[in-house]
Amino acid sequence: MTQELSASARRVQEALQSLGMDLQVVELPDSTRSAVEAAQAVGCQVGQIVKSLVFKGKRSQRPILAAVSGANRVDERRLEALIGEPLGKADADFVREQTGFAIGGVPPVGHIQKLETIIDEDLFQYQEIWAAAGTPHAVFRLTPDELAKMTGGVVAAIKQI
Ligand code: 5CA
Repeated sequence: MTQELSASARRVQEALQSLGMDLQVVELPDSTRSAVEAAQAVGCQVGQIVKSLVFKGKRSQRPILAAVSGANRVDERRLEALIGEPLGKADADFVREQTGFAIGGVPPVGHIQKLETIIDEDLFQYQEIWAAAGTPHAVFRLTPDELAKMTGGVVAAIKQI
């Protein structure tokens, strides 16, 4: 039985379909707004949650997406070295303008433009991971390889140690 998805979650489901990925967005009664909440809601480890964090190139003003294990914090210096310019924090308005989604539900794909993406290598220690799907109640399950394929992202060591 298919429950009807909210508009933002449906956009993510459609993006997955158009990328040729056979993955199912689910909307849960419990909040998935943070990585900890999402892990509780789906019953997995926090590290298996993909945080989709938006940064802003200080020179180019372009958005950069970091897909990070929920257990980790990003080392911005490492990210800057990979991107090749200094990065600033994206505020909530910038995130919405550049991705089409509000913080708490930003997915790794389905944005209003293609975002250059860096993927935390630590996600590859898991067979399956979960990412946000447009709202603070929507997620989808995928593999790290699927994440790499759908984003075209570079896999790198980007966590703070
Ligand atoms: N749905 C969950 C799990 S998939 C989720 O979206 N988690 S998240 O970590 O990817 O998104 C929350 C992140 O948004 C926080 O880690 C933080 O980096 C960022 N954030 C939260 N509030 C703000 C804010 N006011 N301005 C900019 N970034 C923010």
